[in-house]
Amino acid sequence: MSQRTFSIIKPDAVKKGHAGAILAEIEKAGFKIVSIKKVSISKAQAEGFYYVHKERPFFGELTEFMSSGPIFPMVLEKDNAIADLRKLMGATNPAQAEEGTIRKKFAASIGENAIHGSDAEETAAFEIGYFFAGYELK
Ligand code: IDP
Repeated sequence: MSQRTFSIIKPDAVKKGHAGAILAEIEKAGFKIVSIKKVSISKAQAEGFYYVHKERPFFGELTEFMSSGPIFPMVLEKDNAIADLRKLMGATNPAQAEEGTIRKKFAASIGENAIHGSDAEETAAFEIGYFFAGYELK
């Protein structure tokens, strides 16, 4: 059944000029891009987005990084979108990511790892609503 998920091309990938190549991988894998935009977020906005991680030791580093430059938040759609995007992204740490995954190809480290993808339906709903208004999701 068709499902929506939320993704972000992170500041490291945008800075290195990999946004187009990552979008091509996503489309090649069968995802429809429902909505996409280029934005820069503040540290406070990054903290709001990642509030589930607020107790983790890397929270400061993560929110600093996510507010360090432009990002491409987007809403993607396909059958089994949430799990399939996680598979296409690869492991959080690119050193452990499988060959052919986006993180294997484009990520440099566990922190600066090129792409975000929602991990569950509830998270996807929160994350889509954090970046997009209803009228942007036709
Ligand atoms: P995920 O993005 O693969 O779902 P999570 O464990 O949910 O991974 O962590 C969220 C994000 O936090 C990661 O994508 C990465 O950018 C950052 N992160 C995770 N672990 C570390 C770490 O040990 N050091 C620095 N940043 C980290």
